[in-house]
Amino acid sequence: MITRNPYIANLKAGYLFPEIAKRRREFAAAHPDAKIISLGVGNTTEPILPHTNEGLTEGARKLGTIEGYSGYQDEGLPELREKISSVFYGGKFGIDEVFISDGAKCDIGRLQILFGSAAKIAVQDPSYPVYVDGSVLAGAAGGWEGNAAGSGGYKGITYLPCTADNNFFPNPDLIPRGSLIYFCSPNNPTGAVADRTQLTALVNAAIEKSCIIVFDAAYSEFIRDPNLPKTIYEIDKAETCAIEVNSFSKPAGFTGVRLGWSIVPKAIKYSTGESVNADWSRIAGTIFNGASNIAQAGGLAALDSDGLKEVRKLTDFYLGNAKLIRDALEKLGIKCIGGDNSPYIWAHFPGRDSWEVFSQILEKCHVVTTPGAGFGPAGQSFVRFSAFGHRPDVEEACKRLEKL
Ligand code: PL4
Repeated sequence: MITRNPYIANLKAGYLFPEIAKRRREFAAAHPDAKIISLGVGNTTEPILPHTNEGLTEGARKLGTIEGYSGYQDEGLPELREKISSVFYGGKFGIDEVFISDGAKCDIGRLQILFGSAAKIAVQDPSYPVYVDGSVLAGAAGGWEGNAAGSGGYKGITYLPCTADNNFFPNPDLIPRGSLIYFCSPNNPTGAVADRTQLTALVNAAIEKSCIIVFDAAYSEFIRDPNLPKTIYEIDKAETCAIEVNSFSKPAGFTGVRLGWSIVPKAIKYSTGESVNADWSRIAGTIFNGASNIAQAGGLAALDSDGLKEVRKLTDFYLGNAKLIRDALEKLGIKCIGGDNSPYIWAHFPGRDSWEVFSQILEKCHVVTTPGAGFGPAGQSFVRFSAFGHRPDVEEACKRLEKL
């Protein structure tokens, strides 16, 4: 019999979000009358807006015509790649530096294959669990060294604590030389957004220490403060050390449609001088067959002038939810960050175990959240509230939080 992949065996527990779903199911089974509201997983709830939806519909319709039919598109529709470069990066990148994907998470997984088991990993702590779990699966980390409650970490991973004491921005001095740094801004789960000075310090540290940054900008369209950078490439020389992953999931409601992109600049080189872009193209060409052409037609519609108005409207809606949640929590004296330029609110319950707070909120309020420890050791005693939900549900959840 074939032996089990030892890297899978290194994972300490199941993936966070199915675990939350399991606990919700168990609670629902034990309390069949409870009307549970989810502010847990960051999953969009509102319909795709008409202009973008028309792009998707038209994309599907064209496939039924001889002149409109298309098959494999590998690295993506050239017009979409060009549009992404012009809308988000002022045309700074050529289309051979813009890779269309089926979502940011999927590209993060492929990036983990690109950098492989030899990569030295540094992550913000707390962070989106895919960075750590995926690195363990790729063999770039060893086994769990800590307790089941979430204290400790995986062998070989450098956790960069992001706490109230450092304004949720890690100390660049802690980044090991030659590492692959996962950095997310606006951050999941803390909702913190790195400012220009902070990102400059990150980029300078990466260049000085020969690191590559994987910058996850999946929530960039939630930024409202004009002084906050929406992309790492607003920082001088970032194109020499940073790959950016991004997504249509949250801004256009495409969580189920599946569309994203990655920027892999040609200026990024390995220490041995080879091109990272060329290797990425090789990986993508080998294990990925491109995003759906219907999704790409929708993506093109989302990026024209009417589509961008819809992106603004949809993100404004979720930010409205975020404000309601943060206000409700702060009224109860709970310290929070996030929710102003991001769809996540990071609420602090000092001295408490985050899974215990999660259970308390579920039991008393019938509201699902996400326990901070699920995002890393520094998430202990925090709980994440997601702003993705129908407005009446969010309003009802806010009322119920008064029972805390
Ligand atoms: C649950 C920082 C959510 N099953 O949709 P994608 O693949 O373009 O983007 C996924 C993604 C990428 N980067 C960041 C993210 O926060 C997410 C989505 N995260 C959450 O609640 O944290 C959904 C999680 C989903 C998953 O595992 O991604």
